[in-house]
Amino acid sequence: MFEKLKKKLKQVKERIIRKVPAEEVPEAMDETKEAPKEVQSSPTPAVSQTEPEPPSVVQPKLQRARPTKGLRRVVKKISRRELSPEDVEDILWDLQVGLLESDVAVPVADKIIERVKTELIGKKLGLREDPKKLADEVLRKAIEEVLTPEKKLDLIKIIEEKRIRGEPAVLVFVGINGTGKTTTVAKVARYLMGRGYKVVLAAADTFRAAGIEQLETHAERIGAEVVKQRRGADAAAVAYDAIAHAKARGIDVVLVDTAGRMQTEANLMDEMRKIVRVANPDVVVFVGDALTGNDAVEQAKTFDDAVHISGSILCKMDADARGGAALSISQVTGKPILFLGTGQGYEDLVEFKPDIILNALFGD
Ligand SMILES: Nc1nc2c(ncn2[C@@H]2O[C@H](COP(=O)(O)OP(=O)(O)OP(=O)(O)O)[C@@H](O)[C@H]2O)c(=O)[nH]1
Ligand SMILES: [Mg+2]
Repeated sequence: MFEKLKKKLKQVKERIIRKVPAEEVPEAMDETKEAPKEVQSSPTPAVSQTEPEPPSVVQPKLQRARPTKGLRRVVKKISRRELSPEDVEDILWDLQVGLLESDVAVPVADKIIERVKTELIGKKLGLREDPKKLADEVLRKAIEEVLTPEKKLDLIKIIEEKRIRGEPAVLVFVGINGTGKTTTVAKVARYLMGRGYKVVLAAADTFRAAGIEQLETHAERIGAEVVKQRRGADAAAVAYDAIAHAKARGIDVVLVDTAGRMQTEANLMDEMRKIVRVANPDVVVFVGDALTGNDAVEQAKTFDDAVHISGSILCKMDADARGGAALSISQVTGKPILFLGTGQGYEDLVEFKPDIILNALFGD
């Protein structure tokens, strides 16, 4: 997962480490004798102020004995030096390129950059602090921030609240063609069944040939019930039937599978609005294909405009080397990621937590 972005972040981290003054200490060691030459050749005296003086002698001596007055001055200068905007400019540029290459949405990349910049500029690092830890923390924090949505959604809590009222919770799954909706309906159904809930699946993809059969095949495999009508029937009516069935039988959750539709297909977008109007769902799930990167994010926005999505599920994360969709979707839509699809099996569904992405990006 995210191999490319991970590599890029590692490079950026290394560059930050190199820029942090304390880390330059051992590197300057061999140049001790040449240091005065550099000072002489500087055109302005101001340069010598920021120039790292040969601190090699300093660190070991600090540990052994009280430094002399001259050495104390050197120590002070090094530990006081801060990262300037110029210091971090090229690092940030590199990071921006890396994020955009990974298909992170522009406003999200900007937000990450802004955060990293604020954290780095003016940063003072004590001689004993670890620049690697600093670089890691700064990048991790900036990415964690974009992964943490404004709104949270607790699916189990929603289902429990409905159950107490004796009503089924209704989940409608929407998205463009082939993103993984039907598979995800089955995965989520299985996930809920595993937690003791009774579920029914509504075959509301009445549009595409084999839409109904595909859901039935999945349902059979996981042992779930399906409510269906014939192909071409009113999709909203199928959802309505399934909800009525759930109410009559004391079923806890209705999962409505819908046809894939492009945002540009006005009739199908209207049909989706009708399904949502009739079913009045507790949760509208946008199912996106992580491999499509920023397109998935744009789609989520359009579907949110049309039917107010509650959150997203990103499928095919197992094959995603870039990570752009996962990093951008909740920031752009303001809605949380609920699950990640990580394979074609029914068990390949992971509850979303920012740590999953952060560990994939920063883990060893
Ligand atoms: N690798 C991988 N494949 C997935 C994942 N989720 C779904 N798929 C595969 O993606 C393909 C399409 O999945 P469907 O569930 O049929 O997608 P859909 O959105 O219902 O498609 P339409 O109904 O045609 O719009 C299938 O081959 C799935 O096995 C996932 O998380 N990882
Ligand atoms: Mg489908």
